[in-house]
Amino acid sequence: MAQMTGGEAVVQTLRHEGVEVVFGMPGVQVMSIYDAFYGQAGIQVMTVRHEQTTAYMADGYARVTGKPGVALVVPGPGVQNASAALGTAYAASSPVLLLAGQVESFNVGRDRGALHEINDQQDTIRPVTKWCQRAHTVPEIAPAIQEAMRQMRHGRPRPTEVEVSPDVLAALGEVTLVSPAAPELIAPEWESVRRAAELLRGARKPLIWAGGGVGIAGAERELVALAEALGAPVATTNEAKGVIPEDHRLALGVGYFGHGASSWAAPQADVVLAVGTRLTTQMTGLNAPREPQTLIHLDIDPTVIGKNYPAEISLAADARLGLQALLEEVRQEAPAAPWPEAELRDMRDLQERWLQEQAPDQVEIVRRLQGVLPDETVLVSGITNVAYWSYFAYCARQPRCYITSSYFATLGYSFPVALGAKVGAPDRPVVSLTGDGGFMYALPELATAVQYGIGVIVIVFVDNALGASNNDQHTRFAGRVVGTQLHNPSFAEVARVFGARGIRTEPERLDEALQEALNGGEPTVIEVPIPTWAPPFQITPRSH
Ligand SMILES: Cc1ncc(C[n+]2csc(CCOP(=O)(O)OP(=O)(O)O)c2C)c(N)n1
Ligand SMILES: [Mg+2]
Repeated sequence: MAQMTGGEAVVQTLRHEGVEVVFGMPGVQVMSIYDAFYGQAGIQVMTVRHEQTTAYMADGYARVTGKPGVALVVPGPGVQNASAALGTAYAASSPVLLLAGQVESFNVGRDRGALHEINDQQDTIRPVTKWCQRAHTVPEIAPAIQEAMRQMRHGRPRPTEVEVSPDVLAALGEVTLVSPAAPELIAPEWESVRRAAELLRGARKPLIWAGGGVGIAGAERELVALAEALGAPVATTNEAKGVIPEDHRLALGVGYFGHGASSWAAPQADVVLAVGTRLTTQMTGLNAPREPQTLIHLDIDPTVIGKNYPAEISLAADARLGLQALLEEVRQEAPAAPWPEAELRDMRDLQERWLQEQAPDQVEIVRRLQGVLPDETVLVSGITNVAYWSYFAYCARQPRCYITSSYFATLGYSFPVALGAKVGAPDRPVVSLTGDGGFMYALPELATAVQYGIGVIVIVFVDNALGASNNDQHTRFAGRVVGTQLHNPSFAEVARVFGARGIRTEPERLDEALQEALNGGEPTVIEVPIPTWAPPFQITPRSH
């Protein structure tokens, strides 16, 4: 037990929990926290230019390290500015702690027009947090932060929030820190494992759908071992890219809006094992589980199981323990028949032909990137045309190397998330793919990149349009273009004005530009002019 201010209690608790960096924006209600950062070397404070970036950077940091990321903001507008980023982390099951200010204790809930006041602040972010709490006294601060951390390390990781009023942050009180609890991993129920293994072993054509939960649980090795034991192909969501090396003989790549090699395989499967995925709308059409297929659903979050498709067997467990148990049980006897590998090869060839037909230019760009990027590169796939096509065309061979905004599809997330990813993985190349529309959301953070020497590479595809919406107008609305054209500055010049490296290149020389950026190691913007192309979700899936 020790006497300290509320602000010191926040910082001491963060240090105790192993936090190394906080992404923040100061303001009067949180200045006691800032003051407690003064003169201590344990935690670096990085100041950004808009609160959206606090939570985006925390998210990027969390995705590459697997450790919670921490954002610090003022109440009201600070919290509101951060909330789309929290929503993105919520969609992607990423652990982000939002430390938020509040109005003075005596003003909370009074609607008196106190500075930065918002009524029912926590209600505004409850839909994008797993857990949130206000610490009313100094002794409540450490338990609140420690519980937030526990919530993010146990079960499904999702954002949390802790808020403290400025009078509490300035007050003195007794603070007790307890040892962080080791994560309790939830094991699957044995009888269900036995039945699931029996179904998988007896299947004529078993198929595995792997989602982001596999990577979060660190269950890649178990996934590949189970697939190999069964001879079952593995399709993934885009969040799960890399949980099986995508050049593995059993990897089908990403299934997305009815497209992908999986769309040929999935309809033929008789038993489907879904693991760490909600089976959301990207599983529509040919990829979706269907009668009379048997669905076995393994997920740490029991509310996900059977939500979108009825599951014959539910396994509410940690993905690694669940897959391990299934593997042990499957190995008891030889499986009935592996999926003929020649068929899987044909499906991948069909996908390649489809890609060359539908998006040859985008595929060429992605392959140029692939040619110069080492496997450990973190690619942050933005809401932009080339990034959608990279779901299929980019070959991810390692986990935690490909970041998406999941079903939130948050325009503007890619660059600030990449900044946080680079802070978490300074020795790996981090590349953000973004459109000209999306980059503008957080463009001023080029100053943050330069200030802290965060050597991210941003590839901006410039079609002078909100391309996906513009293409929608051409295909669905008879070319009635309204509100989808953009006027842009030269992004390469803008980068230079900020003190970053700026390169403009035609798509044909993108690999050279990228190599130059990799060699330089500084924050770099590569501007690539392109036409507007059709995204995969605006192309009708082929019926087979
Ligand atoms: C926060 C948010 N606002 C709006 C959208 C809708 N939206 C999806 S793609 C898109 C256009 C993006 O334009 P750009 O970044 O230039 O990429 P492009 O489609 O041109 O490749 C828009 C407006 C979104 N996904 N997220
Ligand atoms: Mg665009």
